[in-house]
Amino acid sequence: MTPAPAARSFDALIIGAGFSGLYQLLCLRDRLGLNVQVLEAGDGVGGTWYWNRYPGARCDSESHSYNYTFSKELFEEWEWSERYPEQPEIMRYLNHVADRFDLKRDICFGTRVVAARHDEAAGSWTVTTEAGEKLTAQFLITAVGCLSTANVPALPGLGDFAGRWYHTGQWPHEGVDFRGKRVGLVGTGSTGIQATPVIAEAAAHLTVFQRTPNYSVPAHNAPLTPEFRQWVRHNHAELRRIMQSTPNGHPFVIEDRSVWDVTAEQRQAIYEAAWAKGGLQFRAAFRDLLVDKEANDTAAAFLKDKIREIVKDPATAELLADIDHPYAAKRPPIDSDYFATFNRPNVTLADVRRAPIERITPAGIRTAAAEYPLDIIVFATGFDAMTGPLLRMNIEGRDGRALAEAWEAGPRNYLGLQVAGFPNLFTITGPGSPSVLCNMPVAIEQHVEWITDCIARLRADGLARIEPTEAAMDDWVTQVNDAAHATLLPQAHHSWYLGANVPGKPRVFMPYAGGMARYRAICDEVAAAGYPGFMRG
Ligand code: N01
Repeated sequence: MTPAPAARSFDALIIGAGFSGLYQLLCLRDRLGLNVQVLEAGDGVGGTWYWNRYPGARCDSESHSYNYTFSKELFEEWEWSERYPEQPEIMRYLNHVADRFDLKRDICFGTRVVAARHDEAAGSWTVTTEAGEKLTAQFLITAVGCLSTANVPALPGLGDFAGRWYHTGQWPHEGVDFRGKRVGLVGTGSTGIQATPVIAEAAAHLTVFQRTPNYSVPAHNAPLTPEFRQWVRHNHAELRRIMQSTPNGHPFVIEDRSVWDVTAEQRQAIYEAAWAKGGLQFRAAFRDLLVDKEANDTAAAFLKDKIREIVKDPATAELLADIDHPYAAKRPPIDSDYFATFNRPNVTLADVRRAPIERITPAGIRTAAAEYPLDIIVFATGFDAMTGPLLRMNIEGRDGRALAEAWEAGPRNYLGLQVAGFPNLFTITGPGSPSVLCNMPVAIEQHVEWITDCIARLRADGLARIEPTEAAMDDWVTQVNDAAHATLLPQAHHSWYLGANVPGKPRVFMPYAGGMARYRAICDEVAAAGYPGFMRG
């Protein structure tokens, strides 16, 4: 654990040292000259990538877009090795950034925040760490990520399991040896779909427990050619421009054609080409895939046919293809041989939608249909997304009002950035912002830069605090809802976007689905107009 800093009072405290926290530190410290401290629970930088070390962990954004773009020099000097960056390479990148800008000296590692309370009279926040230290600051900025609170299902008997169990988001740093082991993997989201082929290679036997079948498009990962790397290096400005102008922050443009503009044969050829290219770009084949259910059905049918083509056992293929939601209404996974893995003799698919998991026994998993003896259980069961990381920190605003109470019926804020009654608290990639619907570094850079400008303007105007009005929050919640319901996204009723994966969590569509470019324009307009909807004092 890094020793606690000598000074206990700061201009700003930042919680988290992932992509967001590192850049926020750089901006506030080096651009505004503030006295800043970052508090980080892990023993190193990296955020989500520090914890998610499961087999096959790799980013689904293409590597040349999964980095900061604020510095041309930084962009040009870093070279990724593969089309999609693997977890260790992302860790090397973030450590490179932290060292290049000398950020680690202002980060307190091994320091988990357990409470944060606003003191109205002092106009400051007091943050309490797990070790009982107290630190104060005028500004409190959460950079805790959207997917950092592991969701381990409350299955009866887990405590009695005689083998070892792990959640993918809290993976042991020393790794897990699957050799000769009977492994059960629960969950078929992006994580489970990435981990399945890798675990299957190593384990004696793998049983995948599938509740909700999922689409997946091949990633077609490969080493980057020297020509492509050179092209990336020479196109910093253009790539940045594209990523900042597209709805999802990726370096590709959504085709401006409808599914209905082409014949069935042409459509099939377009889908085949998109499948051959692979990756998240499949969604960009037509502009109406996420707004027109019948248009979406054509993509869904294509992808289900691919599953039936790949998976040899017809019964297994049908279970995998029995998908009940529109394509990309849940975050669409991409994979490396996920479906083909079910052709291996050492892999079994267990349908826990029809025969749910009843309990964990000392020997394994018991479903309503069968008993599966296991040595290791891997929970790829996702996260208490977006609100989970914020609410577990026990944040209390004015008059001791808990954020958990303010958000009892679901998150309410303005622009995903600030909550009424919680002055000078900023939530990077908070609920109500595009965040998880966007290539994350693009969303993060926009938030961090907006917050930095906001604080700079406040100080330049001789003011000390900012918070939104209730009316602005009401209006924003309506806009977030309207944006979601203009798409097919809410039709995936079991999605974590809706909080549906966590029992008891309010069903509210959390991210802003109106697109990153539109969101950026709204935020810019608010700043340019002198922050209407916020109270500054
Ligand atoms: O989690 P998920 P994830 N019994 O919530 C199942 C990002 N990510 O870790 O749908 C049985 O998507 C659950 O079933 P159901 C990405 O944004 C990014 O995979 O609730 N099953 C589901 O199948 C992604 O969306 C990258 O019916 C249970 C699975 O567990 C997000 O992280 C890579 C269960 C959870 O799927 C989360 O993905 C990987 C139970 N009790 C992930 N409880 C990048 O590339 C849950 N499930 C950056």
